Amino acid sequence: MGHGATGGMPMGNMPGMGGMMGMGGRMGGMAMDLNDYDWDAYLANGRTLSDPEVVQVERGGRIQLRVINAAAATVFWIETGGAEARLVAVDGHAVQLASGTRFGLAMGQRLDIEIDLPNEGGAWPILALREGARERTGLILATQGAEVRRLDAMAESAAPAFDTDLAQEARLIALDGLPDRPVDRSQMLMLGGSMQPYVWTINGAVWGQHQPIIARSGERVVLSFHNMSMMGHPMHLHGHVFQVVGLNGRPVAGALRDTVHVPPMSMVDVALDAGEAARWMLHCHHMPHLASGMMTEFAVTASV
Ligand SMILES: [Cu+2]
Repeated sequence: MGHGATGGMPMGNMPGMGGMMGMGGRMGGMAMDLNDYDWDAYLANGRTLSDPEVVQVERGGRIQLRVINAAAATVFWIETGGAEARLVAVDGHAVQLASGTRFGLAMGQRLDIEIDLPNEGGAWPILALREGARERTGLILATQGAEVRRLDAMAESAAPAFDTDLAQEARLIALDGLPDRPVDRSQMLMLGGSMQPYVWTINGAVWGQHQPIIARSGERVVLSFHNMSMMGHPMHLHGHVFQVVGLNGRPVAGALRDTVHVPPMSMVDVALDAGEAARWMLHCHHMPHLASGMMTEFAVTASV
């Protein structure tokens, strides 16, 4: 999944513009910004819905779909429509089965979705809906000889915002979480920024003026991402797997991940064991946010 190649158009000319243009949502009376960039096309395996990939399937078959959000600045909902589905893993790590027909993912995140097809011939579109907007993309699962109908790349109504209340994240429970042990180090990361000027920060600093987050190899570290801005930020740490352990201050035994979506005005805590001694990038996976400065480093030194 990703964007068309011709580049995006920044929408961030005015504070809160997304909300005023009807592309955002409301949250506690404040305007939330969902999509600050528009793109010419939204692609699934390089194709739009005008000529989508058609994957031949067996009637009654079980499909495992690995969805990667490779977009620069778009959060998607994956909708399996008439086919029963279960989320079995996120970011490559197994979770307790969560059934449903709609699962979301932010930039950099992955979902493994298991789908049980009805025991009959037919075509089942698997759609990716752009959050807060009508654009969509996807591919078609079809049995041999089934009629595949063309789908409009614009849905009739806009898809909702993704996980502003962390309801999806709260459903995810790691099958094998981190072993229980005392926390050696805790660090708060304040996520900030605005549309005007278009600058996104961690702890008030852009990349280059940042203070590295430090740890020693082997330490149990808790990072608390506290989003003080009106956009969501998928926060990604290189070289590590972390477990989601807190959602708005509520302890959870959440998913193992390497990218966690932190909605506007929310807090997500993750726990990890600091790995190899190195400088690991820690950044928002919204590429224009990253480019404007929303990156720091997790500097791990050798244990003594
Ligand atoms: Cu961001």
